[in-house]
Amino acid sequence: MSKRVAVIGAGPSGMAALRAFQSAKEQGADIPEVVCFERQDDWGGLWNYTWRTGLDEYGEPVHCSMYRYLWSNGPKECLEFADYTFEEHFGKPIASYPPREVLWDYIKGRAEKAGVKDWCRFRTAVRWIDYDDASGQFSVTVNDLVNDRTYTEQFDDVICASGHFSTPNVPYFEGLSGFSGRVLHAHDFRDALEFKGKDILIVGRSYSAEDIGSQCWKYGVKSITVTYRSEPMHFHFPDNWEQVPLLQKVDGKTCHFQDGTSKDIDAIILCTGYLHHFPFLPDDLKLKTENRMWPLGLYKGVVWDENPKFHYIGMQDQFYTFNMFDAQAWFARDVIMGRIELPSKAEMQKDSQAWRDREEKLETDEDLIWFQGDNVKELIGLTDYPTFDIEGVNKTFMKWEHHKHENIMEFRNNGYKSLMTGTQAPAHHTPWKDAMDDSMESYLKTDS
Ligand code: FAD
Ligand code: NA7
Repeated sequence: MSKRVAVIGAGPSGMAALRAFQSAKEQGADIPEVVCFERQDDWGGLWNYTWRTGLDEYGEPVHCSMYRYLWSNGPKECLEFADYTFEEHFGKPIASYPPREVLWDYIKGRAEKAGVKDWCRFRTAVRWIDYDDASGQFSVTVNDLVNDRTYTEQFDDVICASGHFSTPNVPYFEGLSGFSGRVLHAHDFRDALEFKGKDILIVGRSYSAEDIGSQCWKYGVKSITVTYRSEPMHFHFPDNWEQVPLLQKVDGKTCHFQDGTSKDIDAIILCTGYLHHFPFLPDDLKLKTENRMWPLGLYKGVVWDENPKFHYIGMQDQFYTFNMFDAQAWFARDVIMGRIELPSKAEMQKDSQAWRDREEKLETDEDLIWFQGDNVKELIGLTDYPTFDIEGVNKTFMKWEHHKHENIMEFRNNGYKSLMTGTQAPAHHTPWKDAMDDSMESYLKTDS
């Protein structure tokens, strides 16, 4: 096939796209030439940890929002690839909430087995993309960071897999500029030990707030105060953890809240989410959305309906992750390879609007999970991605939710059954709160 496809980003979503094309090739298909541009020095996206914050050694924004001691915040059984199981990768069953390094190793394992690394141009940042109606091609302009060389190449299709948990959303609160302690966004949080013995304030009530607070608790923070905009988190937190209505103003080190209370604080961590940020895209290709389950403009959650040669992977808010990116990647691949015929733009938009209408009626996390599961199921039904028990994954998510509500500091001690192999995960050798070493070597040890 003489087509050329550009993939932007070699995180889990971009790697899913590479594997999708390689799996078609493995089965004898004539596939397009695929070129993946990745700004970092290796693949894995957010899972490729760096100690750096701010700008990197080339002056590029640091992509990483992960931190030391990060363990999976959901069961690995819910994100397992259908074509490459944890057991295949590690050669034995492992516990259900692996630390970052273990999951990074797993993602890399499948891509290395597929032999697609030479499709990637690392340390290459995508700077701009233009579509030319006359030629039906995209001009993709990139910067080779190592040699500081800018060049442009032509592509027939583009898959944007650049992630959306990297550019921080940073609100301002009165008096913040005069705060006497450290203020940082979750994106720049790296090590909970920095806050040992301190009184911290966390702004936000979602995953980052919950997990960064938990990390700080585990590594010896003095107290955690969470200030929320909409409602508190509904977990039973330890005694040194309180939740208060929204921060109103800061005066020196004293933080004043909406309910009239105040507290002296050493550090403020803004867990206020991220922006979908695509500085390399013109308006007519750019997805503009907040973090939600069904952004509009994407047919089946993937195809840019204004220009169906442009695709997005992984742009939704996420319960499902790696296997959802696979489902999306297989779908994009089949559209690009002409195996799936798209309906008219009006029909694509109608389909998308129906998903949005359903999304707007969802109330609980459980509703959101079943909704996302249905999208994954539909995509898998349209491609040759190995089918798996989506209902079983949804039910595992339900158990996860239940375990979190039972005890937020102990939910990671639970184990679940793989929906791919049927194997029950063993208990980890050390309870999460006592396991201070997050290295892969320590996690995979069979004896404590
Ligand atoms: P990313 O992982 O963000 O990868 C995008 C890639 O695109 C990056 O490598 C980046 O360098 C590259 N890129 C961006 N712009 C350019 C450009 N202009 N040019 C070239 N390359 C570019 N998910 C889970 O399943 N379990 C978890 O426990 C979990 N924990 C998380 C914890 C944190 C703190 C965060 C922020 C997210 C977490 N996630 C978790 C969700 C996470 O979004 C997914 O697991 C996954 O990393 C998303 O993959 P992605 O490829 O879409 O995006
Ligand atoms: P999320 O899940 O997008 O949540 C963002 C949070 O930030 C959410 O609780 C918001 O409050 C809160 N927020 C946003 N703006 C404000 C302002 N101005 N004031 C107060 N609070 C605000 O982002 P996360 O970083 O938690 O999670 C992202 C990913 O990282 C996730 O997939 C995990 O796997 C890890 P609201 O709830 O709307 O009241």
